[in-house]
Amino acid sequence: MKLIITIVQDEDAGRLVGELMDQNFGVTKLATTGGFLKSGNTTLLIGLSEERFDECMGIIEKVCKSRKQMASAPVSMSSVSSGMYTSYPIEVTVGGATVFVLSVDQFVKF
Ligand code: 2BA
Repeated sequence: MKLIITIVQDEDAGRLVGELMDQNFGVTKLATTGGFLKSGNTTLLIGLSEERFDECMGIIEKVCKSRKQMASAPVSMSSVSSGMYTSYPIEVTVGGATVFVLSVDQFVKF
């Protein structure tokens, strides 16, 4: 058995959960926050048999789109350490999906 942990953009989360549920995958949806952008994203936990792994990864890849987003990068205002910082906008490409795959030792429901 495998556990897929996937971090996706909120914009894709509803459709992804819908498609996974339509195909009878078990899904848990968590509201999470990205450390870099400090904005909301969605983390899904999907426990599944190894035989269905490729099918699930295909759905994630199909649904989750990468998007460009603006972020603020901090920069020091002087070369001497003055403790003064400002920020300038940078463009980052977010997603489609960040996927971690774990092998599950045991799966029990009480
Ligand atoms: P965030 O941490 O908010 O990152 C959003 C996007 O900002 C990232 O997209 C990446 O393009 C950019 N980014 C992140 N750290 C950066 C840095 N130090 N300098 C410049 N740009 C940076 P993704 O790579 O697609 O990641 C989307 C979200 O997936 C992340 O949101 C985070 O919540 C999660 N994530 C990505 N890699 C991870 C990892 N190794 N471990 C845990 N979570 C991860």
